[in-house]
Amino acid sequence: MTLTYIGLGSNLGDSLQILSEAVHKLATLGTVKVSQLYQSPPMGPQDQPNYLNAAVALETDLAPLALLDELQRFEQESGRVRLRHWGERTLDLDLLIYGEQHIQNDRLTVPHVGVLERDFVLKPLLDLDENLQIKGQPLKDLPILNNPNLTVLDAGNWAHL
Ligand code: PH2
Ligand code: MG
Ligand code: MG
Repeated sequence: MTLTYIGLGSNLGDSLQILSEAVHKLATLGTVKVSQLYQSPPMGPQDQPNYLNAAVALETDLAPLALLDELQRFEQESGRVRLRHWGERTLDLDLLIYGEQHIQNDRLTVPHVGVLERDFVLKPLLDLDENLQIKGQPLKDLPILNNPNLTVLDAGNWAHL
């Protein structure tokens, strides 16, 4: 069993419904714990809707690339549309952390690039484990968290697990 963390994002379609369905699909891969649900302004092109963001802690037996295959399958099943780089999308599932492993190959970089710079990734991760570290860096100490640019939309059981 490996403890992994998945980042979820959506800003096209019925994002709440899409993220909730994604959590249910992730729950078929192992035991899940779900962060609060956030709304955040877009990083990248500004002429796109705000995002809904969340994170899931998933304990799974799947190897990293097998897990990535499942995440990409779930993205496709949600009717994934990705119009441009850093642009709007129906569902984005990012493998952020896979145990203690550092993975670098043509399909996967783990820990995920940019985690440390994105409040919409860090805040949900800290909901799941306030002492989480990446490469020895306690996430809760990162200065970007002093002025977070996102709001909690739902602190409760938004995914209805
Ligand atoms: N994802 C992107 C591009 N920009 N902005 C926010 N706020 N949240 C995201 O998840 C996001 C983004 C492409 O993956
Ligand atoms: Mg992605
Ligand atoms: Mg992403």
